[in-house]
Amino acid sequence: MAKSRFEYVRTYEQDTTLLPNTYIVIRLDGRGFHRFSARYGFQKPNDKRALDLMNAAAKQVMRQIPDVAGAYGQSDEYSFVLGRQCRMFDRREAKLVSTFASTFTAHYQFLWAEYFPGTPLDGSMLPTFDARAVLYPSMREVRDYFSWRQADCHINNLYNTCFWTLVISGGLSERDAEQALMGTNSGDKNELLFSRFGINYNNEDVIFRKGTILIRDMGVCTSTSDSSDAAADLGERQVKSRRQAEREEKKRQKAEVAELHVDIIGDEFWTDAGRWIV
Ligand code: DGT
Ligand code: MG
Ligand code: MG
Ligand code: MG
Ligand code: MG
Repeated sequence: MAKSRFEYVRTYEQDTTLLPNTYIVIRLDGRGFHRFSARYGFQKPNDKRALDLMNAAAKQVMRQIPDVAGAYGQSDEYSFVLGRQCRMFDRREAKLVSTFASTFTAHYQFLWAEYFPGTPLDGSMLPTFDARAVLYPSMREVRDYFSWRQADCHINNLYNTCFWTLVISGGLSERDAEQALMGTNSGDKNELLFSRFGINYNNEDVIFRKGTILIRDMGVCTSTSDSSDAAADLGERQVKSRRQAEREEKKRQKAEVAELHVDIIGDEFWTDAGRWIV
């Protein structure tokens, strides 16, 4: 096709290409969900419907984007990890983050009525999500990234459980509840829940305490993809044959997406289901 004299404007486009051979984590976060959750009457401190909807939307993202190896979600956020060999959109950052944000948002809105029947979305306040991409050089940092998000889930959930128990069951004002929790550590918070309200925090729903891990249930490991940091450090790059890559993609697309609510800070997860995140 002949080029128009306007074509030159294209040279102003700047693409950030994500570094090769690094894990890509794309984290989405609900925009203004403090207000959004109040507008649609989310239960406090946790609304199971809202978490199930987040998980359902994230599963759809995993079904449609086979490059996603695994994901972790809590509150209004979801993190998706892409393998270091990922070639999607030639690793162009803007294409990746915008596609994840819009795919997730589309499914969240599409599935809304299923999880919040009788509470229709109002055009003046629709759910939207921002997205960012972060690169990690080895599984060590990827693990620590997931640990960081799960620790965040735990800290916030313990605080919020105390806060709303003080307000709802204890009759405190929100201000007084905040005052009561100021300077308390996690032991104090567990003690407060137990001694004043008979609540054993460890018996709270595990999805609230641990968040949600999504993983492809791939069965027996036959993958030859490189999960060894040592090999990467030596500068070895395994270039998969196209057929092999296609086979793996088919397998990934066929695999069921499993939902787990387990500890991902300790080693156990990573030697078991987590070994698929490579
Ligand atoms: P942002 O992300 O900077 O646009 O602002 P927010 O308001 O989304 O803030 P963020 O993401 O730091 O915190 C998430 C908010 O969403 C927080 O205010 C609590 C609320 N939220 C998330 N899940 C639930 C839930 O299950 N129940 C209730 N009541 N609120 C929730
Ligand atoms: Mg925020
Ligand atoms: Mg948010
Ligand atoms: Mg958030
Ligand atoms: Mg186009």
